[in-house]
Amino acid sequence: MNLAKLRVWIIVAIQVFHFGAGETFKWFKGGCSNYTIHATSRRLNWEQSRQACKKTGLGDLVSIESYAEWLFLKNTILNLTIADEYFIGLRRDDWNRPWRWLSNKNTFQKDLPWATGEPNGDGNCATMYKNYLRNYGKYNDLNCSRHTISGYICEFPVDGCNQEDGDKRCSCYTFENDMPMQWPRAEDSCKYNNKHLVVMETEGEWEFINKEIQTRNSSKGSEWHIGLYRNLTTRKWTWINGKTVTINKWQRDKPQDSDFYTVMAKESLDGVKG
Ligand SMILES: [Ca+2]
Ligand SMILES: [Ca+2]
Repeated sequence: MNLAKLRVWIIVAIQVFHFGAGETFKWFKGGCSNYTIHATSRRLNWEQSRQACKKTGLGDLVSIESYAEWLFLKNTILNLTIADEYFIGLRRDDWNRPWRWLSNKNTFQKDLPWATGEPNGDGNCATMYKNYLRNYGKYNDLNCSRHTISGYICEFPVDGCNQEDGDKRCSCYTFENDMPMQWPRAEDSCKYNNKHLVVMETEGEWEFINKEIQTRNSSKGSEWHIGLYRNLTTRKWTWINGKTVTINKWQRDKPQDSDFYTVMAKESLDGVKG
C-alpha cells in the first residue's frame, strides 16, 4: 500500500465531447482543478456562460489565480480550434470597482494580463483571447449582457486535492492500495510516477489526508505508507523531502527504537483516527 503526492502542474487527459445543440467541449486536468473548454453554435452573454458551467455540479467560470494556471490555460486554448475568445470568471461590480475573480482569491490581481489597449472600458465582464492580434491568452473587457461570445471556460475542483495553500502550492494526492508492499517498494512506485510518498508539513494537510483515508474502503486498522523515515546517520525522523518533522502524530508508545519507516493508520488500536 502506498500514498503518493504530486506537486506540479500537468495535463493528465484530453478528451473531446460533442453534445447536443451544437456545443463542443474539451476536458483537461491541471494542478488542483479540472477544466472544460466550451464552444457553442449560438452566442452567449457572460451570465449564460456562467450558468452553463454551474449546471454541472461544483463548476463555475474559471478563476485564474496564479501565473501557472494562466500559462496552462493560455497554452491549452492556443492548441484548440473551437473558439477565438472565451468568457472567464473575471468581472467587476461597476466601472469604478476593482476586477474580481468569482473565487474571490486575488493572488494574481495586481498585474492582470490585459490585451494591448484593454481594458478599454466597454464593460464589466472579461474574456480571454486565444491569439487575437498576437494577444496570446490576454484579457478583454466587454459588455456583460450582450450575446457576443461563443466560448467559455469552466473550472471544477478535483477529488483528492488539498487547496489550502492556494493554487501555487496545491498538491494532488493518489491513494494506492492494489497490493501490500514494503515501504521502499512503495516509494519506488511513487517515484516511477514522478511523485513521492506524502509529506505532511501542516496540521491542515494531516487533517486532509486523515479525512481521505477514513473514506477509503479497507479494513478498520488499515495502514498507509507515508514519506517519513529514520535517517540512518542521524537516527532522526525525517520527511522524504529533507524537511524536519513539525507535527507530532505518533501513536502511543511509538516510535520504537527498532523502527525505520512509518505508516499512517486509518484507526489505531486505541481507536485514534489517523
Ligand atoms: Ca483557479
Ligand atoms: Ca474591451
